[in-house]
Amino acid sequence: MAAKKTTSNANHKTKLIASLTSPFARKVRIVASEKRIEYELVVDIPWNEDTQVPKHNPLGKVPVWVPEDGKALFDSRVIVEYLDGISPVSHLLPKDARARIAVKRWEALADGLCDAAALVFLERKRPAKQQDKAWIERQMKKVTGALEEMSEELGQRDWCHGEAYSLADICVGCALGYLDLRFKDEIDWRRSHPNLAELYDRLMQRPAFKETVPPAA
Ligand SMILES: N[C@@H](CCC(=O)N[C@@H](CS)C(=O)NCC(=O)O)C(=O)O
Repeated sequence: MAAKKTTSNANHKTKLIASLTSPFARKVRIVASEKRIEYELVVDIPWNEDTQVPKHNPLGKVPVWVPEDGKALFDSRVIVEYLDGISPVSHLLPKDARARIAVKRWEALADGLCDAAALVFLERKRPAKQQDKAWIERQMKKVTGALEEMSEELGQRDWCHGEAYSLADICVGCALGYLDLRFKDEIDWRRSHPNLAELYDRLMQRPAFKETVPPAA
């Protein structure tokens, strides 16, 4: 399927190239929504033969942010930092250097979970005989380890960093949502980590989260 243009912002000059199931793309969509930044969503699955993604990102990955008047931006970490800087609406990354790094550590943890989970998902798509069980196990350890770290760090607080909603919560929420999409019957993170379940429920009250739940594949 060729890239498909969607959303009410069709024909907006700034574009976000994304798939609807990518947790990294969901992160960018949520940040843009919280920051009230308009763009046109161009849905493109980077695994499809006719994907246009490599024309914008030599790494062939989504999300890619294509500003009206500048170079295409990737990856999601660069894009969200850029978006947070260009609009004064609801700051999602602290200005203070130490606090900023603490939030970015959360981002690295949540993104790392998604990287490992996606590798397992892809490995399992290969013919059964070609699948590497040890590789899958190695990646699954990263997923469970990241969940444990997130849960421990969050403790009984409402938000991942400090007293307020930030990019840290967005990244964790996207990682948890991705586990729901790809590992629903296998990883019961709500039961093993009830504080993450409470956080996710809190996040899902926000329109930006509700509107970007990945469609069941
Ligand atoms: N670190 C990147 C990860 C992006 C990523 O892995 N995207 C996946 C979709 S979830 C992709 O486009 N994969 C295609 C490929 O690896 O060729 C980011 O944060 O944007």
